[in-house]
Amino acid sequence: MEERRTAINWYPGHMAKAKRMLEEDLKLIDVIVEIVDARAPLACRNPDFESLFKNKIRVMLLNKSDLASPAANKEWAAYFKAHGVSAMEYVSINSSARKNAVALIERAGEPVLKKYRDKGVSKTLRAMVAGIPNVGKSTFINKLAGVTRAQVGDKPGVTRGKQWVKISPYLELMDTPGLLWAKLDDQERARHLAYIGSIRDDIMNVEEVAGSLLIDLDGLCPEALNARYPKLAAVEERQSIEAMLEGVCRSRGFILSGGVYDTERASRIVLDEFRAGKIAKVTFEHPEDTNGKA
Ligand SMILES: Nc1nc2c(ncn2[C@@H]2O[C@H](COP(=O)(O)OP(=O)(O)OP(=O)(O)O)[C@@H](O)[C@H]2O)c(=O)[nH]1
Ligand SMILES: [Mg+2]
Repeated sequence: MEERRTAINWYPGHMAKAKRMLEEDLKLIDVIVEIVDARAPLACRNPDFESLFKNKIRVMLLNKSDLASPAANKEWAAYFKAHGVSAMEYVSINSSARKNAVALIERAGEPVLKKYRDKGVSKTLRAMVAGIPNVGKSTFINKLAGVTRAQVGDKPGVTRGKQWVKISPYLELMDTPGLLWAKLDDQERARHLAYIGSIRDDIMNVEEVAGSLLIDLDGLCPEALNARYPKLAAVEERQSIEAMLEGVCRSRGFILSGGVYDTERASRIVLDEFRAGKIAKVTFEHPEDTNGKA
């Protein structure tokens, strides 16, 4: 399938600068809160974080778990815990679990706090909220703060600078810009990042991304896909991006004069509906894809 193999060119110019900025701030930081999208937890892991955050206490939130497969959420939380990473499934847009998130961060930071307590000093725990673009870092911070302090948006690259937000007298969080890395070798994971909106849509071929998404969803949740787009291609054509997009056009009446399919419009609709959780709760990656590495 040649048409699915075009490399996604995503090299983001401002991110090297943002990474240097985070590096400088690290000495102030007690705990790293890494936020990943629960639908693609492997693709979301920035390889630069290993060296950037080495020697730091880290916790992980499997965010947007409301959009992912409930069974896979459980698998992932158990997988990371088994590999020594404190991980929790999470939904940043809700406030209900905020106490659990605060407890996770405070528990992780306890060794640091204890060191200060032993010297008779009461210290505010400082955590850096880090992750790739659009995973919900700023939303997470706003919900914990109870007020909108950090800017959020349904596209990548909304946060451009760092920002401290006080959660309580004992806890401060730093919002950071989403960071990608220079070279993404794995095209399957790159597609997953495109599906979840962590790579800017204007640097991608939108039809290729939406068509690949339809093919992947057809493998994961064909019933939900058929229910949403009832005039999809015949089963034997479902490996073709063009046939899948044309099926969406038929389902929605996106047919231009002369019978031409408006596949670009179909692509944008599919991406919007998927990202809004209107098609199905799906997870693209599973612990068995990790080769045993956390
Ligand atoms: N369904 C759902 N949507 C979420 C959740 N968390 C965040 N969002 C949405 O995801 C989008 C991105 O949220 P942001 O908080 O701006 O993401 P960010 O990680 O700060 O993004 P950058 O600043 O661009 O790196 C927004 O439209 C949020 O409403 C969640 O748990 N569930
Ligand atoms: Mg942000």
